[in-house]
Amino acid sequence: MKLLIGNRNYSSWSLRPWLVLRHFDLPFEDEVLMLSGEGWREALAARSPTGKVPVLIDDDIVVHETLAIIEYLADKYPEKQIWPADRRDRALARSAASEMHAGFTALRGAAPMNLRASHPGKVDLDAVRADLHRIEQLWGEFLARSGGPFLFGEFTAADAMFAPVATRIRTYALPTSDTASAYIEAIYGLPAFQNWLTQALREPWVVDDDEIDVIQGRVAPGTIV
Ligand SMILES: N[C@@H](CCC(=O)N[C@@H](CS)C(=O)NCC(=O)O)C(=O)O
Repeated sequence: MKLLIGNRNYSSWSLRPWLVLRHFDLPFEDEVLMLSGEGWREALAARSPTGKVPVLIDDDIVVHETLAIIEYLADKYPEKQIWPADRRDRALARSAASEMHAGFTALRGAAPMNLRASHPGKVDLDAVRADLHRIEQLWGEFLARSGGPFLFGEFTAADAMFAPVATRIRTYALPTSDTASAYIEAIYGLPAFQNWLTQALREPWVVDDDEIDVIQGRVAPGTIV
């Protein structure tokens, strides 16, 4: 299998299925497609049905959309328990993953994933308050039920879906409860996440569209190195 991904530092959607593939030790390789630079949209469109990443290629099967990729992997490798084993937990995990996929647009817009950066105080908290409240509620409920360290005890696809949120909270120093902070620590402590992070930190590319200083007009596009 091959997973087409975007720049690791910025591509939050790519991180999610990649974590599943890596954590569950599935056989795969990856290929980074640029999310910036001359002709990047055309290059992406030539490889992806939607012009977006991630895309999973398994022989002649091409799967796009993050949740569909995760479901494909869960279907192909049922023994790996990519979703929780218990049916009730599985339903809750899928609900949370779907909510993540469809929602939290304020947080995603105001606080782009940027693993190498540290931007405390730059996100307007009023804009993201409702999303942060819902995240606290959701994580708090599942962590209390399971006892942690992950939402359903062991790491599952639900955690992969929320991993980029954990990084956003850290990058922008967003306010969190102790429970949420411990969960973020657990995500950062996951060997698969550390592997992604290490590779992300080696990347030289800057994507202006995801740089908060560019978005908020503090610096001109093309000036971050
Ligand atoms: N709904 C898609 C979203 C994928 C997505 O937006 N990926 C970004 C990178 S993180 C992308 O490819 N952006 C390129 C573009 O929007 O042109 C999914 O679930 O996979």
